[in-house]
Amino acid sequence: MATAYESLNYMDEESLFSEEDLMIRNVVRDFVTKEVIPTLQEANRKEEFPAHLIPRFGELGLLGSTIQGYDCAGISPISYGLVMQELERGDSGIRSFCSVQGALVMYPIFSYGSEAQRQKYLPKLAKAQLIGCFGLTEPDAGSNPGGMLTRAEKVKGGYKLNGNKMWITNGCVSDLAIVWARFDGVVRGFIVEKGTPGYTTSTMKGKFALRVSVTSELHFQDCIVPEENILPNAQGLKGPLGCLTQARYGIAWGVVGAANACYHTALHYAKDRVIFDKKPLAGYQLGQAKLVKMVQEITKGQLLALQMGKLKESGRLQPHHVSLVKMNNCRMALDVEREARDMLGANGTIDDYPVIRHMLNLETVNTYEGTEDIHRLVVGQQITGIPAFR
Ligand code: TGC
Ligand code: FAD
Repeated sequence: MATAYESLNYMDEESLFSEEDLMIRNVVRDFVTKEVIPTLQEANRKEEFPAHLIPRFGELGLLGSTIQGYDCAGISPISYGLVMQELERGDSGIRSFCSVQGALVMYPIFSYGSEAQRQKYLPKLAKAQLIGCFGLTEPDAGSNPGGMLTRAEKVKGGYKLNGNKMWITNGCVSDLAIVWARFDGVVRGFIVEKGTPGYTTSTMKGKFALRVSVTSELHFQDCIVPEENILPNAQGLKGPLGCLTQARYGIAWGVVGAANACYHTALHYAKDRVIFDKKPLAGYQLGQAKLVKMVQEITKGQLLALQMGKLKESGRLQPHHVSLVKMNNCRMALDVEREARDMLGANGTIDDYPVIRHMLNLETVNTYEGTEDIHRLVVGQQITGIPAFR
């Protein structure tokens, strides 16, 4: 029974969370068990986002939930991490929806926007009355967003955008896009509303991973964005990269939830599945070794995420810390999920069990928000002082 789910608590990690953290986590855990998980098999088969959940994200305060004011929940970074973990226990695409809206759309409006922009957009984004997306990646600029070709030029009353963005989560279903473009050689952010002349979107189909998440291209052809829609306080690449740090923080927590879901499935499967007419898989040394490795790695990932949360709460978190945990925890989750898939044998290849879906999702999660290589290079630069990107 899905309601019997309990996350791994091998080192009594739960004693390190506050009562409020656990209360918030339990509300989201219940939501994911009762309302999210039952929709996923069909949504994944159809390559569709379960749109009926969107108003529930707003009602439960899951969007932009660490922001204070503007009808946002104002929860702590550690509570937020646990929320991401529960959502990703359901599916990485569900966590993606909420983390894009919060970290990549609401965060830049909150941090770089004018007060008028905050008042106009944040309360509606928090309640899911508006959906947003984040356009940074381009066909020829993924890991190197500084190579973007999208341009803005000044025209009477605003800015004219030309260019294309690719691989954009929620692009086609969004009411507004945060779009990054070069203006006078400097990267700037623009709020582009759906329906603006010259702005079109197209859906990208055929993904074998993150199938419940909508992925799109954004096209700008002489698209005029009004003067009041430029983000006044973001100048340079550090604007979008600052948003990525927020989103990577959520991912580094979230993937622990996906790994937990796979461990949980593998443990129960191994206890039931009798091998060679003798005893359950869990009674063989090889079976136990695989389960123990999962416990070992998930526990380390959980503790790393928690320490990252503590650094954030005390204002000491740096982007290179987040890179280390995003890189470690995505790799950990991918390895755990592949091992779990193996333990389920043929059943590990069908969607009656969540494992193959999580495993394929993690291929994407390990790539987006900075590939594993990029995070390795960020940490490499931090410890040596020598950038090796170019
Ligand atoms: P570099 O010269 O290192 O930095 C330029 C300026 O930015 C500052 N900075 C950061 N600031 C905040 N947070 C960070 N993480 C930062 N990283 C760098 C830096 O201090 C500098 O500031 P200043 O004041 O000196 O101007 O820039 P670079 O061009 O060498 O690039 C560095 C690199 C490769 C690490 C960066 O480009 C990078 O992170 N690339 C990966 C791109 C990426 O992650 N894209 C993600 C797109 S969004 C997405 O995938 C959403 S998935 C959504 C979902 O969940 O569905
Ligand atoms: P590339 O940059 O072409 O990388 C290809 C390979 O080269 C990788 O193995 C990489 O690690 C390696 N590599 C790159 N640079 C170096 C280097 N310097 N040294 C050594 N190796 C290197 N983007 C957005 O802006 N908004 C979104 O909402 C969004 N959502 C996404 C949703 C999905 C489902 C996916 C798959 C992607 C999404 N992305 C989004 C894009 C994502 O961030 C990029 O795909 C990612 O940053 C990698 O870029 P790339 O695909 O162009 O790969």
